[in-house]
Amino acid sequence: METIYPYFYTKSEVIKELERLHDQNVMVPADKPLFNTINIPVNQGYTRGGTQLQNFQSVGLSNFAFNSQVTLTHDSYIYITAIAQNSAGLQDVSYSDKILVDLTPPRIEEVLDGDLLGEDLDAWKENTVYVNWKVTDDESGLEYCEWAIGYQPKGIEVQSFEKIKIDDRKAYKDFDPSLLQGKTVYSTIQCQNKAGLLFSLSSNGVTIFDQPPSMASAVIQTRPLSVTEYPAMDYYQSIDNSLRIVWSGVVDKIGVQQYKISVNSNKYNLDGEGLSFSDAQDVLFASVRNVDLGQGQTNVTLQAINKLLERSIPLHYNLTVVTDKPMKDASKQLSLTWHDGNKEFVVSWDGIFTSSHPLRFEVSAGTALGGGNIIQWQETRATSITFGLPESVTGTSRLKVYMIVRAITAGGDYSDILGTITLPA
Ligand SMILES: [Ca+2]
Ligand SMILES: [Ca+2]
Repeated sequence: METIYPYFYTKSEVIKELERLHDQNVMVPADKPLFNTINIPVNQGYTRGGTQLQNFQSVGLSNFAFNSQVTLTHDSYIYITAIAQNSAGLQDVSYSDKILVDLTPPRIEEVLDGDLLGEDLDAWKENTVYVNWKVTDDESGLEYCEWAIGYQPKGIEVQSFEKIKIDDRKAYKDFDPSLLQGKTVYSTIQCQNKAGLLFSLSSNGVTIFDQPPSMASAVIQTRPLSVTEYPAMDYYQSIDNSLRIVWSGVVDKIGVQQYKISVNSNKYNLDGEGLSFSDAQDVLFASVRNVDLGQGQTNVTLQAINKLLERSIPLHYNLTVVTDKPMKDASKQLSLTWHDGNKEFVVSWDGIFTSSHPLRFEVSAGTALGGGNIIQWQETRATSITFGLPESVTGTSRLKVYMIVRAITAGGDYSDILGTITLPA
């Protein structure tokens, strides 16, 4: 009699076969059990012809059989015995080879993005996908492994499953840049053991990008540091010993590893100071303190360097340090007039204040020195202002009105000029 070659190894395979037969409408009569006999070894030994798992059962004249009810023990051997008997009662017996029961799938310890065993990278520039892996199956061994690449774990968009040489423990493949550049890809290794069980594991991904950080939407500026309560105008400051730089909008798919900041004025030079930040921050600050920037222009340059050391184009910001107060012509007086007809004041300070940078003015007027009950902190870029009396001020006869015009430099420092006018009786 021929040796039986069992068509299954594991319970799942038995069930699969049962389903296959069911799908084909193969009816198995209840009185014709399908299995012959299965024997499991005790300890390391084994016996052929044993009946620990199932006694001999008739299968009629069938040349196949299965039993999906049997409970198999992991990492043990089983044997199948078939006995054929003819109508004269003569018997012959046939034994299968030992069959290893492996109920555990392959053990994939790691799938890493990288060309070196045990190395995992999260970014590189080349249009190549590298993978290395560690996979074993101590019981039945590995039948095959295959490798897929996608845009998420378990994905196959870049490459569907392809067989790999298990013992190489690593593989690589080149792709068209359009498939990889700017994308994060994940390698998945899927292995089947000799018991037919599958397992797969994906890497944690690698971003492939060969471009430097983008400055297209980046914004840089300095805080308008001022020696007074008046902030400096944009691009100016009146504090000359420190600088507060603020920027945002630098974009890099891999992540910026470092920023380089340079500051140059006629008195101070900082060349490419490297600064690192956590990835979580959107708006970034850097302070330069206790230096002497001097007067005049200071240039700030920012560059971003990503984790693959690609360097962005520089982003520039120029500011002017103005520490002087507005120059004031002491020979000139504030021009104050009262137009009785339309009840208006006209105040003019034309030519009193000068600065080599833009000036702004703030005007207050009140019925007491330093008061503001007529107008208060009225801002203007012009050198004259017209205003009336509020309804709250009554009895204008011989009313004395105090005015203060404050000229504020672009840096924020200021000078005042005072004047008074007495209204007619
Ligand atoms: Ca196993
Ligand atoms: Ca990785």
